[in-house]
Amino acid sequence: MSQAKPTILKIGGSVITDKSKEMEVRMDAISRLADEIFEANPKNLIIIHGGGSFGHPLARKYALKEGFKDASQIVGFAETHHVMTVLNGLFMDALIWRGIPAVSIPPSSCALTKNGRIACFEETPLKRLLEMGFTPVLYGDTVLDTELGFTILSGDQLTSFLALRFNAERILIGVDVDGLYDADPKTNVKAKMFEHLSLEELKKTHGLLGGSNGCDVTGGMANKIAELIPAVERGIPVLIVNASKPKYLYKALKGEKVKGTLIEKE
Ligand code: IP8
Repeated sequence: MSQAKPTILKIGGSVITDKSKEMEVRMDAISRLADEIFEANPKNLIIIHGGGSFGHPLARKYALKEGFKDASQIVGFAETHHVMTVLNGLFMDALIWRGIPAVSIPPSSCALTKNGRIACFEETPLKRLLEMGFTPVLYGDTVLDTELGFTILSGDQLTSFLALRFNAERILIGVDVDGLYDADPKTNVKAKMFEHLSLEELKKTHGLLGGSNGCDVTGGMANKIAELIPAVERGIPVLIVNASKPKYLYKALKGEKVKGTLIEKE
């Protein structure tokens, strides 16, 4: 049974859904990504995906991130969790039909937060699944919170948490832009992409970061980066690539040269 260090792959919600419309899945992107994962055939892979136009609009409508305020949010919590399972199911279908041994792990059932930060995570099933050669798949989700009642746990927080907990080999982040920029490349033509960043450079850059934000209740690129800092500090390299472009994710998974932003401790 495998004991090797895992690769943590986070696929952004903007890659697998269309954020300009509510509950709009990009089935073509999901199918292509599943093809690329199947062809690259990585060992010890944990996949995490974001909420995109499924989780975020509902999380915003019911103000779930801020925690329990009134009873009307209870059904909103259930609805938001449900649409995330729907999006996850579409992704799972695509993975499993290609023969990838993907097993879904709903964070709402194994994680508990305290003021929005993971305080308790039941890791044994995930660990055993990995050891037996399965590909665990998690996602940004609604979770119970010891102080707030409930909140939203982002896929980005989960990514860094699992990378540290499982001592990951590397983190791959698939987004809908070519990497990390000094401004939002979707609105600023002068935005400059970083090809390589050390931890110190990353910390300095943090304040001016651009990138996808859209309808997210969990923040945009700057928040992603803040979440990644502890993993980079531990020495886990992070590669941010454009998963909306064919073959970029495939190359990243294979360790081949690909356009993107590599973040390393030194
Ligand atoms: O897209 C948020 O996950 P993220 C999930 O990874 C929900 O920030 C339910 C909004």
